[in-house]
Amino acid sequence: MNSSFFQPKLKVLILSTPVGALGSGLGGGVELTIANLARELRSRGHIIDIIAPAGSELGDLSIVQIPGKLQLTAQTQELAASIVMPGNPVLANMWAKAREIQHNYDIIFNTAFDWLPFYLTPFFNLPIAHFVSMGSQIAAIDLAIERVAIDFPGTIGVCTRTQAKTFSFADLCCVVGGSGVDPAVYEYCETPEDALAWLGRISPEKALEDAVAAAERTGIKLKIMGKIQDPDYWAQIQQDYPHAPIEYLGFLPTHELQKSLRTCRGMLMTPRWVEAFGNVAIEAFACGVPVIAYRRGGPAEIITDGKTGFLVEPDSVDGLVAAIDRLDEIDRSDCRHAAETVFSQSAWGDIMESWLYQLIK
Ligand code: HBI
Repeated sequence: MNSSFFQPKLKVLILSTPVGALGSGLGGGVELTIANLARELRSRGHIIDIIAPAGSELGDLSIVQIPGKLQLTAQTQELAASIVMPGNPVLANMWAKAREIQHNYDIIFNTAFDWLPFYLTPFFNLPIAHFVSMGSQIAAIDLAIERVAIDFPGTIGVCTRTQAKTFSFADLCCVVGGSGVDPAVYEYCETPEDALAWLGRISPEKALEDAVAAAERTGIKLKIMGKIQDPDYWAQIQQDYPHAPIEYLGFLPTHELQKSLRTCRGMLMTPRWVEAFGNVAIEAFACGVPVIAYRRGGPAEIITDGKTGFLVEPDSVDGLVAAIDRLDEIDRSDCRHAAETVFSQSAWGDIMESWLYQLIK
C-alpha cells in the first residue's frame, strides 16, 4: 500500500508543452512524462485533467483541446533570444483556460519550457508544480524560472542533477526524474538479433549522425525510430552516409516501438546537448536492451557503466564502436531489473506524488 493511502486524493490539472499536439512526437520525452504521470496518478485514485494543443491524443486520457499557433522550440533559439509569442498563441490560450478552471483543482502541473507559465505563476490562486524538461536554453526563460524558484520554493522540478547544474539556481531545483516505465508494456528479450537501436526526435541536438557513423564502421544494422523533426537534417545524414546499414522505422506508438527495440543487442544514445533525462534509455532497459551513451546529461545518471550499458567519451564515435564490441558483457536481465525497480512507473509515481503533496501543504 503506497504512502498516499491515508492522504486526500488530488485534483491535478496538467498543462502540456505548446510545441506540438500530444501524440505528434514534437513534444519528445514530455509526451511520455505526461502520459505515464496521468496513468500512474489515476491508478492511485487522483483526478487528472490535461490541457493541450488541439489535435492532441494520448490513448484513453481525456484532453481539453486548445486552438492556436504552436510555440517555437526553445532549443532552436539563441541564448540571448527575446521571448517570442506568435499571433493567437496556443500557449497563452492554454493558460487562459487554466485560469478559468483553476478553482476545480488542487494544483497545476506545468510541462511547458516557456517564459509565460513561469511569469504567470504569481497571478494564479493555486500551487503550480513546474516540470522543467530541458537544461538551460534561453537566458530570458532561465530568469523567469529562477524568479519562481526563489518566490515559490520547491516548485521547480528537474529530471537529473546534471540538468539542474545547467542553471545558476541548481540548488533551488528538486530532482524528480523524467518518467517511469510500466514494465508490463515492454516485453523482455533475452536473445537479440545483430542490430542496434536509436530512438528520439531526429533533430541536430540528438546527433543521430554519430550513431549512423558507428553503424557504418561496425556494419551492424541500426534501427532508427522517432519523429523526423528536422527533415533537412535527416536528408543530410542520409547524404553523408549513403552506405550505412540503417533502417528508419518511423515514429511508433510504444507497443509497436518495443517490438523492434527489444530485438536489438543495444541502443545508442548520442546527445550533443545536455539531455535532461533520456526516457528512451529506461524504455530500452524494460526490453532488456543495454544502452551505450555519451557520458553527458541524464543518460550519465541513468546508465550504470558496465552493468546496464556503457558510458563513453562524449562525441567520440570510436568510443561508441569500442563499447558496441563489449555489449555481450552485459547481462540483459540486469537492464530489465532496473526498469522494474528504480525506473518503474510506480517508483517514479511515489516521487511525483510526494512532490505534489509537499507543494499543496
Ligand atoms: N520548446 N518552447 C518550447 N517549449 C517546450 O515545452 C519544449 C520545447 N522544446 C522541446 C520540448 N519542450 C520537449 O520536447 C523536450 O523538453 C523533451
